[in-house]
Amino acid sequence: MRSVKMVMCVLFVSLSLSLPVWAELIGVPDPTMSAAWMAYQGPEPLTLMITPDGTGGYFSDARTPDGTIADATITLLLMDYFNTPIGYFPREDIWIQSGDGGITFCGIYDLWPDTDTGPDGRTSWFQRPKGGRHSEEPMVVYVNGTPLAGPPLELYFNSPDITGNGSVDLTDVTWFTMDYFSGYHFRSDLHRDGVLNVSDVVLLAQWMGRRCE
Ligand SMILES: [Ca+2]
Repeated sequence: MRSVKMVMCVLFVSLSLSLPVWAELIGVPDPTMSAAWMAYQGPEPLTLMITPDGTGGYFSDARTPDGTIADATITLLLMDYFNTPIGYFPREDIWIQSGDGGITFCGIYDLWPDTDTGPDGRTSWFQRPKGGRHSEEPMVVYVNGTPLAGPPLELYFNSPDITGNGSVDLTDVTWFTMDYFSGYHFRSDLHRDGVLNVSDVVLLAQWMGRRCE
């Protein structure tokens, strides 16, 4: 009987000590419970063309390597340690980043999702980002500076602002011309289909002079 009382006592003390620790985890994003995914669930990596003035593709206008349009809209489901959705979480504490750091966004807000999380803990990237350069590495979603534990998103980016100086200008034409006459480079495959041809020239010309605001 005495030993039962002792066990109860130890249990009570440890529970009282650990409750505040557990309580602190409520509503705190958990990188393992949370998940991000693209609408497109196929095996190919997608490419999205962005421009410095934000008139490139919506995330739904991405392309597979052979040029087929595919929906790269990213959804994030933000969960806490107890597997409960975290609603109204500020979007400025969530961002996407490419593995090679290859993209230059015009402003930090272009990495953020479109909105704070809704009451169901979800938010998404659909609107057109403003930026330049290119990335051929998967994207990772960060929350409070911590990457999500799940698989990264097979989404690449390129831009008519090939040099990433914030505007589409003659320096980009120089790089594009070099790629065009040397065979192929992903960064200049603006109309993503695996070849450099007149469709890519048309897109470069279309965005000539556009710049970050
Ligand atoms: Ca092309």
